[in-house]
Amino acid sequence: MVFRKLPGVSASGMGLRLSQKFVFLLFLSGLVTLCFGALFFLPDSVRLKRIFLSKTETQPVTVGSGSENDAREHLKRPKDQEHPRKPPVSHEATEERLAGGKAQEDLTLSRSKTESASERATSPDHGANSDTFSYKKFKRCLLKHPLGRDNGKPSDPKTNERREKVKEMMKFAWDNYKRYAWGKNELRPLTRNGHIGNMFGGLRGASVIDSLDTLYIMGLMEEYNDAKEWVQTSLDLNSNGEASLFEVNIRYVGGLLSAYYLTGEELFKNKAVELGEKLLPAFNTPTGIPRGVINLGSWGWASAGSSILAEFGTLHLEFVHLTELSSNPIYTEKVMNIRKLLNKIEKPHGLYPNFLSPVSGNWVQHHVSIGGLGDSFYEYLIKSYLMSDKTDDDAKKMYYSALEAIEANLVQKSPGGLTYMAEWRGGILDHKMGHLACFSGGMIGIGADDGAPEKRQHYLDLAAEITHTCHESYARSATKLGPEAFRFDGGAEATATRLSDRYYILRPEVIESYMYMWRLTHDPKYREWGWEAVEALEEHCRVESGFSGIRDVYTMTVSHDNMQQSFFLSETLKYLYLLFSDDDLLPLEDWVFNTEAHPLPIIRKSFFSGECYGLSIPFQ
Ligand code: DMJ
Repeated sequence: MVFRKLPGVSASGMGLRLSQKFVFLLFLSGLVTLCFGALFFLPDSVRLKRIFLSKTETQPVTVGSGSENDAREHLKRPKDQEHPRKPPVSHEATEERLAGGKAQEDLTLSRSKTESASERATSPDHGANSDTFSYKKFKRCLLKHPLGRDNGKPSDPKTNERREKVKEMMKFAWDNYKRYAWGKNELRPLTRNGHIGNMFGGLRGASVIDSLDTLYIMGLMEEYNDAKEWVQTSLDLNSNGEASLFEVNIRYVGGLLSAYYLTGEELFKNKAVELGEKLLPAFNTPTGIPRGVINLGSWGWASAGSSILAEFGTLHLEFVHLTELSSNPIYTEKVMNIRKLLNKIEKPHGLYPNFLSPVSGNWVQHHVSIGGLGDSFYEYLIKSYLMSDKTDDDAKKMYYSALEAIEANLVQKSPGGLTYMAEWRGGILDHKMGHLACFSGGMIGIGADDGAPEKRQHYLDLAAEITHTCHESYARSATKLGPEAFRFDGGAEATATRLSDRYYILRPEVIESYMYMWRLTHDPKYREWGWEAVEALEEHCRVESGFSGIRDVYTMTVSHDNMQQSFFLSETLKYLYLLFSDDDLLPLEDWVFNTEAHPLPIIRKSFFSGECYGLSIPFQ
């Protein structure tokens, strides 16, 4: 067909004049500008902005080597996603079975007050968008119920009695904190007042946040609800002081994350992410290695000098979960950047020294220790691997090669046959082991199974030997509590020789290793050792208004330090409670504990494919 050209009308299909076209185009471009601008006023504008704008416009800039690709690599779907491990089950069928079984229903509702609140807060299609974290989906991805069949109640009456005793200790510690130090960071049990300290940059309530999950798993629901209410009404994150990045992360971020995963209360998630954002400026250094101290108010770091391995190396678990919950990759990018640098840098004898310059990215001095300054860096390597559902191969490689170097250079046998971890100062051994280093029994234990096949038994034996040595440090004191550091020279064997090393501040590490070794071996001695610790705590650390550390474990006329540390509530009592519970209370198949004993869920491969089969499997 031939189109006839009419006067004044264009030959285009639209049949518009040039001036009309111009007006139309003007209108169209105005409309586009208007829509784009409207993005900024939508409720979820941050996410939309992230999609439409370049990354640098919405995220703090990381100075130093970029790690974006690494972070994506870590987060991307695993290869086997297209081939789920089990036959697909429809969403509806899974939901139905979950709701149908009586036993399952009991378990799901056993913490009904909080659970129903969370169900209300979580709309039915929350999580339909794959970019949004879905609590419901997360729950379906668990292999077992977090609280076990009967809240982990052991069938053996004696063990149950012991567990009840630990619960009573928690209630006593909590009640006194609430009565005398409510909202402060710690209780001073002798003077009956609160302690704020300077570790948390003006943040308050460390004992509240550290206690949330312990109260919850112990079924102390009234206390848990008081704690939750305090978070809702009084946890003010707009503080303006210098805080330890490490301490805020492990206690506050870790405590809030774990409270969220256990209860589904959006409040905890929102607070965790809000706080996480405030920590990001700490990474604005030339290398991306964060400094140890951050000013929460002025959005900048405060400390000069070196960064500490155990501090910048103990962020990974929490930061990966912050990315999970916020859908913001920046947290994972930050910690992957740290890992990238540590992987690249030359290591003396394969060891990681404790101090690193955040400016040059070089080691500052060659002091290596599995105790203070180094400890939880190693812990987070193996736990990063486990928490990634065993997909984070870099973490695995780094952990086992670090362990090999530790064994070759630091692990020693005393004349009396005790295995211990010495400290290393530029090639010279200091035959001292800190209480903090006693966590390593548990760490080596949980990593044993994924080591080279010919090494598995060896690792389990090493874990047992270290735990035995740490028990000896308790058994050889008058109070049956262990000193801050013990030595293996000058005739000493697992005892403190210096006055300044004789104190015990309610630390958890030895009990932590008992708990893991119990779970791994079911050797009853670990429960007996745990009970010895309970008796000693009751006899020497319990005072009229709480629990206190002691200044000298070698004397029966104890002098108290007047401090109930928040980690006593978060770690020491939680590990004791788990030690006397069945293994299905916070099962290790589903959870890893951060270094403050806050349980964080394993991020399943199936999470990415949207198909989870865990809780749909009925309990036997
Ligand atoms: C806790 O805050 C953590 O366990 C940390 O990793 C080391 N120190 C204390 C307990 O001793």
